[in-house]
Amino acid sequence: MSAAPKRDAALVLLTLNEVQGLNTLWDQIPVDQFRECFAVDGGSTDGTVEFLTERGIPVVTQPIRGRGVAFRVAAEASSAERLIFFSPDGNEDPADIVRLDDRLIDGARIAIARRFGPGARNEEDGEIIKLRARVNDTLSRICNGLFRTDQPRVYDTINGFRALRRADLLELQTTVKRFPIEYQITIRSLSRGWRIDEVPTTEGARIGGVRKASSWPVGVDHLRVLASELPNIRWIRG
Ligand SMILES: Nc1nc2c(ncn2[C@@H]2O[C@H](COP(=O)(O)OP(=O)(O)OP(=O)(O)O)[C@@H](O)[C@H]2O)c(=O)[nH]1
Ligand SMILES: [Mg+2]
Repeated sequence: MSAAPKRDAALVLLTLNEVQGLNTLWDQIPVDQFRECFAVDGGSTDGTVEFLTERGIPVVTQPIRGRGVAFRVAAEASSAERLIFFSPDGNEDPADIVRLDDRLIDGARIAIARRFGPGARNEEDGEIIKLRARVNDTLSRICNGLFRTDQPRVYDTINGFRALRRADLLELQTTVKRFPIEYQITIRSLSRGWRIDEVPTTEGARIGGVRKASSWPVGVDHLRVLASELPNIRWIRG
């Protein structure tokens, strides 16, 4: 029996000290289904690079730290048509990786794993105080209100678990260096009228290591991105 053809896509692992997550999730990550799989690493010192290298996964080390930089480094390093970004810290379900790629194959320009809306769960569901979820939801509502053209509502405009074509990522000419890269990508895609598909997901808990996205500075960074993208508002653009 011949093996199934590989997807003409690159699975990109985004890592900064995530060896514990990698250890737990490794067998569930569908590396073999993709023509390319590589990691973009922000400078890990916990054995992440060694873990990946031992398993034959090329690791591209970023010249400058930051998730935004990592997205652009991935686009430059790859030759695949489509890029699926996966962060192996426990928040993201590896089973969604092929679902996201399937949405691109179906014609979506961007595919996002959404933690909000029907059939989805985020880390704070079941908790009494849902501060993070509220902030995320508010950022998404503002984003839809200001930049959406005639697309359906996007529930999770900031989630990093997403896929898009490499050429589209390059075309968007993103500039954000740190976390709100995803927000900038969504804003610029919405304002271009691109089809954005969302796949409902269940957000897991971080497996080990520490959070790199401290809530307040990252929240402020999102507002900065929002402000800098205001010229893309539909009634200003005309
Ligand atoms: N390549 C790269 N990856 C990064 C960088 N900063 C963070 N990451 C990865 O991006 C993912 C998301 O960062 P997190 O710290 O988990 O942010 P978060 O999901 O808001 O926080 P938790 O809820 O604690 O998981 C993780 O897999 C990080 O390792 C970076 O500068 N470069
Ligand atoms: Mg995380």
